[in-house]
Amino acid sequence: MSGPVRFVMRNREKFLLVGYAIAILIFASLLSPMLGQAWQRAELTRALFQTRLLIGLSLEIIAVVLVSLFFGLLGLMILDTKKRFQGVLLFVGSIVGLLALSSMGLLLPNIDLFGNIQWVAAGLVVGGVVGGGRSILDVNSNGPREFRSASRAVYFLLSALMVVGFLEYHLEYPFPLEIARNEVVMEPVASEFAVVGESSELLMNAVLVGAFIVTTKRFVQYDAERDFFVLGPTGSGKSLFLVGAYLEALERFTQDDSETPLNPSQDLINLVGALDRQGDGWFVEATRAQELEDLHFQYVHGNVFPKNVEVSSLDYAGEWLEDIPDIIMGTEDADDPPNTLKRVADNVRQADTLILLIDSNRWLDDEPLEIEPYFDIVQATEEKNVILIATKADVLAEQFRSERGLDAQQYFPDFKEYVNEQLGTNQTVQSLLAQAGSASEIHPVYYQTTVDDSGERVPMRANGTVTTVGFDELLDMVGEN
Ligand SMILES: Nc1nc2c(ncn2[C@@H]2O[C@H](COP(=O)(O)OP(=O)(O)OP(=O)(O)O)[C@@H](O)[C@H]2O)c(=O)[nH]1
Ligand SMILES: [Mg+2]
Repeated sequence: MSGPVRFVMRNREKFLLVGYAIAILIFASLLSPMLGQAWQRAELTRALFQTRLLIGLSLEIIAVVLVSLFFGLLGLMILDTKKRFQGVLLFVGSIVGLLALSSMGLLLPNIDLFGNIQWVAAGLVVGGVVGGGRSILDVNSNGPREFRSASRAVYFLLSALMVVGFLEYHLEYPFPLEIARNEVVMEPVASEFAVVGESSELLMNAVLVGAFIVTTKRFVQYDAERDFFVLGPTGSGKSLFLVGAYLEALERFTQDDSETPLNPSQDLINLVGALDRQGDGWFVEATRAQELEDLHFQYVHGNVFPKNVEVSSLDYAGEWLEDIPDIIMGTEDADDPPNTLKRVADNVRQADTLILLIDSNRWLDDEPLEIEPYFDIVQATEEKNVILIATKADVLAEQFRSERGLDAQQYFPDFKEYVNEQLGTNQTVQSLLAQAGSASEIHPVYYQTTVDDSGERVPMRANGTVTTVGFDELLDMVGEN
């Protein structure tokens, strides 16, 4: 990756924030005039508002309640740590929109907020109840402060406003009712169905409304669910890879004072417990052939626009790898493949991201990588993201240090480049890179290791905890995916 690209990637969220801010200002200043005129033309919507006359409510009160309801919901969004920036952006946009409408003599100039303070309060209370529910009273709860319904309601209100505004602005239609005080009058129909406005204006407004809805939809999204599947031959480090990803998420959790729990699965905790020892060794045994472990957890990715990312995968014994393609493609010879294998294949099909492991140790020892089944699997399951991972890269890190005199952890981007060069010399790996797409790179991860008295590579432990490298970048990659 070149310098500027890396700079953008590292500051991705800040760029995104500036981009969103500009977009919201554009939406507010271009769409508000449309809304204003739509209101002046509106027949159906106006009639809906006129029904108030039947119960004798003034338009001013309705406007006061709706405006305070909306700002009450926005306020909740701003209180929600995950939606703070989005809330502020929408708040600024709404103010710009209100000012634009005021300059057309609409809304604010006609309402007296202070004179109707009881209705302002009513709107805010309704907003609080709709958006916060019971959790708003629960100040001391230690769960994450998420006001999901507030964000959803803001999204719903704004989208509805824009769509209705767009239709009222551009459509002319016969409307026979006139609602007056205490009565509904039939009117002779004056107009026919027609589209109002130039086609260029129509197109531009349609694009703006569409883009606005997509943007606000992204604003109110909390979760990015990722269904992974980690593929690798026997002993390639599948189980430890998933444990490493979880340990990294756990470290972030403790560092960031995050409130969102990781919710690890029981199987994952069992694996973590196995690794968590004082003595030398891995203590994580080879996954047994009949065993399937459901490993999942979630973490929060991003500071400006945080999102919950749910990582889930199934851990299985590496022996199955070579049988997976046959099952997926339906070319299995055996009449009745084992259940475990069927479930593995099902999960590969369901996953949206395949994580393919390449064992650095095997490469260094010139042993067969046994990654040939990846080709069939990637081909049989089109339209999946593919992430290539070099596991056990500590052996390459050592080589990197002796060749370049650099520490792999400190110079991680250079190390990653080095790993790609080294592994790329293998023909099969090269073909795999080509298969996975032009932009694909191999991402190295490893546990810091030392060689013990009997010549075995064992994880380094400081007070019982292992140190991992590359998983931090991995979580970022996965979160942005
Ligand atoms: N040097 C080094 N060795 C590792 C690393 N990760 C895993 N290993 C070694 O690889 C072995 C297998 O790791 P596992 O995670 O159990 O591999 P697996 O793919 O789940 O294996 P199966 O369950 O048998 O398919 C471990 O016992 C370690 O000896 C690493 O980061 N560095
Ligand atoms: Mg395993």
